[in-house]
Amino acid sequence: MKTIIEPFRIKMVESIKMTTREQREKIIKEAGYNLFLIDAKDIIIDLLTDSGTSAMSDLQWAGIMQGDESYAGARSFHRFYDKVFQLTKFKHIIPTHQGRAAERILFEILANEGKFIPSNTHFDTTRANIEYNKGAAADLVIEEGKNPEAIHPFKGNIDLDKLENFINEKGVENIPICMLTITNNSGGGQPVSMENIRGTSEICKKYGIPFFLDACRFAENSYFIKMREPGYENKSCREIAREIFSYADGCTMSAKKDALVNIGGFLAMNDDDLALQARNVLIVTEGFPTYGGLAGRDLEAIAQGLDEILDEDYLHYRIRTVEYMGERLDKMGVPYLKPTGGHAIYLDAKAFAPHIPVEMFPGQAIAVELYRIGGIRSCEIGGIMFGKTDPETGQYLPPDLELVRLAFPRRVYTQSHFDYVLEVIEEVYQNRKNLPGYKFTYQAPLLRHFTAQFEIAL
Ligand code: P70
Repeated sequence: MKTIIEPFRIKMVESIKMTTREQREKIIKEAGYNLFLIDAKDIIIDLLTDSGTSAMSDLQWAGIMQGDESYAGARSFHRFYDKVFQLTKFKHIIPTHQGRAAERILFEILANEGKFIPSNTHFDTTRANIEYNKGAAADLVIEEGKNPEAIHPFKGNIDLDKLENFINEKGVENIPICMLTITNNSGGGQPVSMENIRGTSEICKKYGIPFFLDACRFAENSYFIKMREPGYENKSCREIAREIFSYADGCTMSAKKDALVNIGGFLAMNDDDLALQARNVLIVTEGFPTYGGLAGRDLEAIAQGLDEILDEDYLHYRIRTVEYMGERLDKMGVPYLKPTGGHAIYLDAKAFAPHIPVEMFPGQAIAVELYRIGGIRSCEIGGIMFGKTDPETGQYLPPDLELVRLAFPRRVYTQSHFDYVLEVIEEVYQNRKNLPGYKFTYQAPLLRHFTAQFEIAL
């Protein structure tokens, strides 16, 4: 087998400024050891997120020039609508400025006190929007999904028995919606099988509960179904994606992932009444329903991106990149969440730095060191993002997994960039026994990871 090459050529470049280790020591300290607070110019390889960081294609940039910026009924809206409709067949398609705006609108309508919203695993913005509206978010991922070492082809699946029990326990009248995140980002970018999507849909239909997808990474999920699920090997990813959407009543979408754009999203659904309410909220907070907080040119770029993302040469290269990183980490003995998922490598921080107790955030320790040694920006997805304090006992409640996510922007870095990242991880791993723990000096009440400040704890 020959090397699987990037299926694109580079037409425009953006230079990377190199920094020294001494400079980075100073920068990270001044940022309160929070990588979100470092200027992008001081980062060598930015793997903070795959969201909004993709390189757009020549055809997307051409679309940008053709954006129709009319306030109402713009040509670009129709192009966007048609593309999303061809893919999802949802009747109502409401553009929003990004994924969480779609979530905010949906949960402002559906999630209030006494309501429970199950999912495989809610992403942090989804959970925050539910909780902000006083609803309760429940994660019902299969047991394998919580074990970083467990091998399962669809570790993002929801546990269908748990889902049905949950509905019976909480009462169907208290469950306004059920969701599935594809791929399951907080659980390691792990895919959900078609069988599981169909099963969730059947349970929801049986109880009359609307079933929505958080569809940010639908194309990567479709590729995994093609590779791993019997009966799908000869279907195209486009056909698979269409089948996925056919089981749902609606979706939230951050177009910043699998629509290959730097900003944008949408909320889509079949229900007329819900759509009416959503558009009313949209008009107050985002904009008129044919642009929803975006420019006409953004809608053009999304329409084009949704075509490009389903190119199978692209998806093959994309998933292979993550797999390649996993194979190299295996050779070094570095613990990471297995099998590799769709958009990132997730280092298993508890196994990587077992000497750091979870209340001192081993994931943060690794993330800080990757920056110090190599100027790499990653993201802790563990106690800082999802840890809670018991309101009664004041006791710290850690999440199941302590991960450090190295997320891969789409079409941005080449294989030698990835080889450099591997060299840095190897150096950090060799010196892991010297990593210190961290403690908060500041934390905000919601989504604290974005603005927190830390100091070294041991
Ligand atoms: C990420 C970003 C966003 C996201 C998601 C899922 C499954 C909804 C959204 C919200 C967020 C992030 C995290 C850490 C660092 C930077 C950014 N995920 N559902 O990287 O969409 O951002 O458009 O409001 O993954 O995973 P939006």
